Amino acid sequence: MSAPIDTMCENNETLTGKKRRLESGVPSDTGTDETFSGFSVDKILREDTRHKVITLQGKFEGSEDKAVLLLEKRPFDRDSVNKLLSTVTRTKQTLKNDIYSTFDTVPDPAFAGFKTTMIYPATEKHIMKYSDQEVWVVRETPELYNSVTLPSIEASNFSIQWVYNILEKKTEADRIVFEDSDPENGFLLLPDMKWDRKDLDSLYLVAIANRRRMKSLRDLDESSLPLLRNILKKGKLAIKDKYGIPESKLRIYVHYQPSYYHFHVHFTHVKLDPPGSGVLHAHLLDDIIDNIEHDGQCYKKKTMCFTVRENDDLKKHYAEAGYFK
Ligand code: M7G
Repeated sequence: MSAPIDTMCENNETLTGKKRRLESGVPSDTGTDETFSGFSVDKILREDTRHKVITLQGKFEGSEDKAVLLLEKRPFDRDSVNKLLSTVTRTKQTLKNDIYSTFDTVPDPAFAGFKTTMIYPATEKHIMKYSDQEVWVVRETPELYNSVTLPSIEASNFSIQWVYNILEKKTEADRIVFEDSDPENGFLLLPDMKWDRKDLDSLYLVAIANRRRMKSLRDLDESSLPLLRNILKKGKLAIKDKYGIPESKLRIYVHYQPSYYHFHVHFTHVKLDPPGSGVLHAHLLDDIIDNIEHDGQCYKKKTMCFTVRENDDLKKHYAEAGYFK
């Protein structure tokens, strides 16, 4: 397989089979012809047939470090479906019944590309994050937040270096869609790693707050309102300006619990159904603002439900605290 590597990993490394360290961050679009031919699969971590994603754990030849690869089939490109059909190289009819037929079709390699996301070197935490696991619901009171969740977050060493690289413009600077540099209420808006930046119906951007001391929803209070309103208003405007997508087509939300404890907001196209957009994970930014306007201490007092997975540190901390009986 020969595919350009268009993703970066969290600690400024990209690969050629053997590890190669870059001096000043990884360029966003490397445009290289590097291949994954030295990669051997050790384990299938997860397979999602609905979203057509398979997640693999493996190693590159000559390296002891583990790697995680996410292979994801791309949606069809509306503008080139005619060309796609005219370049089909092989067709096998698999069913014919009256007016109904099905075929196995093999397109020209130019249309057979898929997106690969690589995390290399990957830590055990990454491997866990991308593995299939048993899921549990936690009903977190403010007391449980203080006694179990917060200590667990503080003890976690899951790196958010990629966030600092973005804020310091060491990586992905060329992808920034909007920037408000105010240190308190400003943010950077850019395409999420999950988006291929092609299909507008799958639009996925992330707004990263400049403020560094806000971990999650639990840290929000009346003093956060200017930042939240700013992200909501300017984020929507920037997306309208750049992609022509109106606010009525956007789902704008915050994860609780997030994977990365630096405050950020997800902007996705309403047609997209990304992982983490369900009720046990996503909180609409509009609702968050409204709740804080009614009660500035709302997120300090609220009980909130979320899911944890079997091997999450948070699950272990809750189990140790006797939560799962
Ligand atoms: P989250 O709510 O902390 O957790 O969101 P989740 O990963 O469980 O959704 C973090 C968001 O940042 C996700 O949507 C990721 O896809 C995205 N993301 C993660 N990394 C490591 C990167 C990155 O390096 N660049 C960009 N642009 N997005 C990233």
